[in-house]
Amino acid sequence: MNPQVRTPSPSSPSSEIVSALRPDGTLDPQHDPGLSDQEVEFLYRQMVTTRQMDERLVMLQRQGRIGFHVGSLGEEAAILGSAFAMQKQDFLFPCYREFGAALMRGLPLQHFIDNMFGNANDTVQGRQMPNHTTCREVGWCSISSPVGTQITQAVGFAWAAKIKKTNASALVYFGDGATSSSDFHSGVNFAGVFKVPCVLLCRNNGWAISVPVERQTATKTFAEKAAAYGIPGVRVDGNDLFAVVDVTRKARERGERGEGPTLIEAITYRMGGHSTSDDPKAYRPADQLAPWADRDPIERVRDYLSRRGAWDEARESALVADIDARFREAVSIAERTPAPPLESIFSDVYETAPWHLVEQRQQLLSGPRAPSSH
Ligand SMILES: Cc1ncc(C[n+]2csc(CCOP(=O)(O)OP(=O)(O)O)c2C)c(N)n1
Ligand SMILES: [Mg+2]
Repeated sequence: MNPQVRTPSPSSPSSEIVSALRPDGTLDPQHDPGLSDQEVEFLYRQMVTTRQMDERLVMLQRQGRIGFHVGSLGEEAAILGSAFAMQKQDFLFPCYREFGAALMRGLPLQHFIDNMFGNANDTVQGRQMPNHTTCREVGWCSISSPVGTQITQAVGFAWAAKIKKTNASALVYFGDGATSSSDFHSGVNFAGVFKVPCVLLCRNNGWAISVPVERQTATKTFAEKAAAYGIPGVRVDGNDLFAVVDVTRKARERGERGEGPTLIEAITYRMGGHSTSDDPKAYRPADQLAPWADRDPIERVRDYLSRRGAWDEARESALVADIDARFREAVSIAERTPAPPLESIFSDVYETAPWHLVEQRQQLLSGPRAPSSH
């Protein structure tokens, strides 16, 4: 294992990695983003919501009620802290693990849950996998499953924003595995040459499905790849909410000043499987989890708020009960909503359907049909 690529253990901190939250609950003034207690509480609530939803969605998948889920267990600070640092007019280009950021930006819960069920109210009409929703109103680009493709899309958006002078930036999420894609090279190179306002956020969570980071790259870090493109690369403790907000804000501001993109390597750990279709016990050494559980991003923020007298058990229980009620309601509505109509497979492609599709549609609708199992 390459220890340089891994996050150092809490007992061997590296000065190369930006961190803000100290073990005694205070913040390093150099990287303190200056959040109010209300803002920290808001972010804490969003992180807990994300984790609760994650846990419940896995249960729904195990019960056979949804087909798939790809979660963010342990990566909540990296995902939500960076999204929080962006502005309303910005666009986010997710990988596939970042639904919590979409909810934080205002994606209605029902919209998300309808997508998880692929029902008639799903904006993508069940044509995409669960977790692959889209919402222009909250600046949430449609998720592209092919690894790395969102990088070139985000850079294109940022380039257009620069040309049009819209004052919008892009934030693109991708994993350590995506740094091996050709889109990473094309996108980051272009972003550097054209100095586009794009924050490139690499979630180094230790794994690309079953491929560990030391098999992903021969470089010591992911951030140092930035040097090849003439842009800054920053390593940040991805389990430190405050540090993530700080480095992302600075990266966004840099882009806004016309100085170009920044590559951020957020060092975190994928505490769950790759997705509900994966069993990490087959390849992950069991002793890897405990050191990361000690650095749980949510517990660190809860500890910070509690020390300041801004959080307690009663508020925690009320929050969890509220999430539970909202989730149950959304699932109940989604399950009562019918599947997209069969003929919808012919819509949204042609403004006027060509004759052969009209014929096929008629044949399909007049043929025998098995009862719906939805
Ligand atoms: C081009 C392409 N190749 C392979 C896959 C299958 N695949 C899906 S996710 C994934 C791993 C991605 O790992 P990483 O970029 O580290 O993101 P993470 O899942 O860890 O967040 C792979 C290989 C794919 N979706 N697209
Ligand atoms: Mg990864």
